[in-house]
Amino acid sequence: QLDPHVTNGQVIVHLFEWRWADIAAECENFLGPKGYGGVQVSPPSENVIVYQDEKSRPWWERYQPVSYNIITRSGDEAAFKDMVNRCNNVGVRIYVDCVFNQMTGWWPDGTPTTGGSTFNYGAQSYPGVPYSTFDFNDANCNSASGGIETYNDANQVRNCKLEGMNDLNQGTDYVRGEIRDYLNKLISFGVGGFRVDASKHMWPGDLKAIFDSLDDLSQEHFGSGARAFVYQEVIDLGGEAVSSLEYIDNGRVTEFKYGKFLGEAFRGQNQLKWLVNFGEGWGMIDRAYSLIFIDNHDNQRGHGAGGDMILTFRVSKWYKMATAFMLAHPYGFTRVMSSYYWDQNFVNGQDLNDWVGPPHDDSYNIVGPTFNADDSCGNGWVCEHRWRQIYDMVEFRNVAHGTDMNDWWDNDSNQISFCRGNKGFIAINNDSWDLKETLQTCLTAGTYCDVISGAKNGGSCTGKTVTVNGDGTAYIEITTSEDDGVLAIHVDSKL
Ligand code: ARE
Ligand code: CA
Repeated sequence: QLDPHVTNGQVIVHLFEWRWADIAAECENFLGPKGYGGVQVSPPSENVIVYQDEKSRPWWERYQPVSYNIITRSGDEAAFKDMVNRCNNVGVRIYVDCVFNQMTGWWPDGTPTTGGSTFNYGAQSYPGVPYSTFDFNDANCNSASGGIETYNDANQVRNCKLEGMNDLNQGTDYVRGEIRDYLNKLISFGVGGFRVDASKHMWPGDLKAIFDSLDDLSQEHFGSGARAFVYQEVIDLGGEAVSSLEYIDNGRVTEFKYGKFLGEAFRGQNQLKWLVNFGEGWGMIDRAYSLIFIDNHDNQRGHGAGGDMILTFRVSKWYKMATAFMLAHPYGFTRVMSSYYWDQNFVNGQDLNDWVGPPHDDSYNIVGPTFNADDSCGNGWVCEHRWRQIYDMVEFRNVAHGTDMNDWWDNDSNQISFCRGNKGFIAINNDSWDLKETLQTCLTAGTYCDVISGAKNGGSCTGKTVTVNGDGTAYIEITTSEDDGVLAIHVDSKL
């Protein structure tokens, strides 16, 4: 359950709110060729349709399921299966964002759903599963309001309502069985594993019982005896009743400290030289269990954890630098965020547009991305995974996989460099002055193309060229006026 079963590469991408048909094409046209190992897809289960005040079809409606039928704005079951097949056929795995801590919040009777299933919040009736009032936690919740009032009480966090939503009791055989059947259905379609939404709000033992009851992954695509990759969404920045360590027996766990700490460092609240022991040395969970990312769909818009330290596509130079650090550094299993754009509207420090859903037509059908000549996206999609500085570092990570970090250098401030075995070298400059140094690259003598300012193109470099001497050293220059504060070379970028 720790093994992502990747074959094509070591990095996965969250294609947030993409349609299944667009993901299938993206696997074939881009993710496969560029060495991405997998895709995290948005929740595929039938959800409530939200039109609330000025909020029309917020992205977060997909975290309020009404059944486990595969039908959402991203597509139906046939489109989902087709995507899984086509992605597996080019070696790209599909990991499903699964929502089974809860069902919906309060909505009036007759509120429509993406597949037509009915539900009744007050009666706790979800005939599309079916769930009824016996399947929910209310009697087990010890808060006065029935909702989570404090994160300092593990019972409240697990047994009370998150944001007012009907909270399932995963302690019963019946609820476990319905969740198992949902996940097994996805496994039968060929998915590689699951992002388990709101894991913090479920008891680790209940999750273990569910995961242990799952079928092996599809033999056709994964061979025999392969177990689903599991990564549990647990936000643990410290100081609460629930710890991420309670979950590592079940699979990997999201490490939210990672993006917060890197955000603080690149924003200048901490010097990059301290990253020398980044990872476990900074109190993060063991790398064998951690799933890491710079930002996610929550904290890029002020939900979830990390606050205003989180780096996103909006601060693109820092974002590319932090992403390059993450992808060059050996700690953890990495996920790249791929976003759509929305206009922010801050009032008293709060973005009133944090709900805005993906690009859509007049009927609120999702409209997929278009692609520009330089591989970037149009139609309102940001597609960080298609930024050259990011996908070139995906290749770096694949090339360096299996090596450790060595030959760390820093200038006692915000200029750093390190090697990955004798496979790759990266330098980063976040100081307000130029980096001009002869540094140890650990690579064999020769001429290399920097994969940040450009790429190797046949017999020449489109960006900077780096000459490595016989002793492995090279003159490295990153000036403050450059678009990117990073330089990276590796064995496959040698001329
Ligand atoms: C929406 C509305 C609510 C409304 C509710 C019911 O915003 O006002 O009451 O619907 O109608 C997402 C959105 C929510 C949304 C929900 C359902 O973020 O705004 O509610 O969908 O539509 C906690 C959890 C963590 C969770 C974050 C967001 O621990 O699991 O909050 N993250 C996941 C997903 C989210 C999703 C859900 C869970 C729910 O990634 O996208 O919510 O399925 C501290 C704690 C953290 C806590 C954090 C924020 O840092 O340590 O544990 O995270 O505060 O409260
Ligand atoms: Ca719960």
